[in-house]
Amino acid sequence: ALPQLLDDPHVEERSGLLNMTKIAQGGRKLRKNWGPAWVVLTGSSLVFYRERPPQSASLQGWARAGSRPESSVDLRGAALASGRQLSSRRNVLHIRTVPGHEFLLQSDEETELRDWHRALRTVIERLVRR
Ligand code: I3S
Repeated sequence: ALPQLLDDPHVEERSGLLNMTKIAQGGRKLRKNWGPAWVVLTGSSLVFYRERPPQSASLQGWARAGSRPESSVDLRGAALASGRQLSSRRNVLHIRTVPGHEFLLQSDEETELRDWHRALRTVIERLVRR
């Protein structure tokens, strides 16, 4: 259901609630605005929703009800790094996409962020080889 929901031919690799802020858009620096986001990693992109999907309802029903992604970025060629130097928060990841969109992902759970780091690295490396 999820690939259809995302209108994306790739499978969902991982999803979860993270704290997120954009820090640049098209190479232009933005003021931080941390907030929770439901983040979905597919085989080629990272998709941000304002809310997590309801666990009872079907995902397709949720999509029909008009829950659209707030934003999404193409991970092809993206750079992934620790965000340690960019935030006072702990467990921060920094992602920069080819068009110069940059954002930070953060979780209070160290293992959660480490798992996201690994999943993102796997997807980004796989895209390089395609
Ligand atoms: O990198 P910065 O500018 O120190 O980031 C902090 C600020 O964006 C701050 O907002 P204001 O400058 O509008 O008050 C945020 O509230 C902080 O969360 C930002 O720092 P952290 O270390 O949380 O990423």
